Amino acid sequence: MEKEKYLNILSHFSLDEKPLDVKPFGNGHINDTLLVTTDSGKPRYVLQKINHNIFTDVDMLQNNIRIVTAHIKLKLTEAGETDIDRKTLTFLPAEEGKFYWFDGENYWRVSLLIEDSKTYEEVNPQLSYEAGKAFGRFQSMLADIPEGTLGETIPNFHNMEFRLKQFEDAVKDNAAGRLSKVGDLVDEIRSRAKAMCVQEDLYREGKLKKRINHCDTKVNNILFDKDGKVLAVIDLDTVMPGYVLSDIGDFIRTACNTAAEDEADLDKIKVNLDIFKAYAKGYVESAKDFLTPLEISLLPYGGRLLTYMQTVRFLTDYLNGDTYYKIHFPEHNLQRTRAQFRLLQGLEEKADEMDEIIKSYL
Ligand code: GN1
Ligand code: MG
Repeated sequence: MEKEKYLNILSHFSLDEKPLDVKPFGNGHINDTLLVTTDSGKPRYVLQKINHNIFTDVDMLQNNIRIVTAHIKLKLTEAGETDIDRKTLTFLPAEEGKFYWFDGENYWRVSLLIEDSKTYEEVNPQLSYEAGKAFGRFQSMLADIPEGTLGETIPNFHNMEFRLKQFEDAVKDNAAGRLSKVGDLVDEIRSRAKAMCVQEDLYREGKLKKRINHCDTKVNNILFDKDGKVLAVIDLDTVMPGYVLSDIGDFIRTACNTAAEDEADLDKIKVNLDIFKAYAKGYVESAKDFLTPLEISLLPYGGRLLTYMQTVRFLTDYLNGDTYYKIHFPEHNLQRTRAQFRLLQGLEEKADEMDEIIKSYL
């Protein structure tokens, strides 16, 4: 029985309470997540099966997370904060001093459930401002981790040149025989390719440096308390060094969209500039101690970039025959691609307005 299987997995972790029940939890595209209720009568732990086809170096993954969470706890302590265990994730030890357990086939990890917290799939300007401050602060707290300390848990994760190379390979292979259905999208992607690799160019010219980013700054990766105050930034798998625009970009991509990431009715997809304005304000406030003026001027571009990147990634997966993202129906990745592309067009239309907003914060 499934439950027995999970309880057996949990027996390899050192837990203070006895696990009794396990239920599916959350809606990530990558890992399988379960909520564990204990003999206290309450849900206490989060059990995850790590998708090791995607995170191939689980040791590096959990090591990064341990460094990051310890560093954040230290910074919060130094800042005199209380209730620190609810303000970042805590992973629990398994056997052999590791923070994961391998059952011979799969890798598992357990973290403490942060109680009385909630996530939002949609935000209002106030929550968006709080989220901007939280992600900016998150990056700022990690800014002094020495270069080379954290590994790239997914190499080249947000490297646009690399994503375009994967895309062109997928077009060439046409593995699922779907290319003829998406000619229009292939052209749209190619026509923007050069303009979307600005960060890689600036890095080569020595004008941008790599920074530690969260790389999945979706609204639902922030836990809020019941009063709408940020508790913790979660989903730390992709915290790694990379190009700095990731963390404003993915928030714009997910939160400024008035519709779902995979909305079928494209006319519902609009850009909510109030959300951008609020996020950018919070983000610039807490990240300005490490951001350069060049980086700040690129922030609106970051929204277009990450939306473009997601369009490319969904389409690549569609062409490859849905090997990366979990899909819920056969053409899901195509629907996702079309929705992301429509959002990109919306962001392109608002580019000047977004630049003006950022200028007003400089
Ligand atoms: C994946 O599983 P989830 O929703 O946290 C993906 C992100 C994408 C996102 C698209 C490791 O994140 O990069 O932006 O789906 N994570 C990975 O919704 O590829
Ligand atoms: Mg994620």
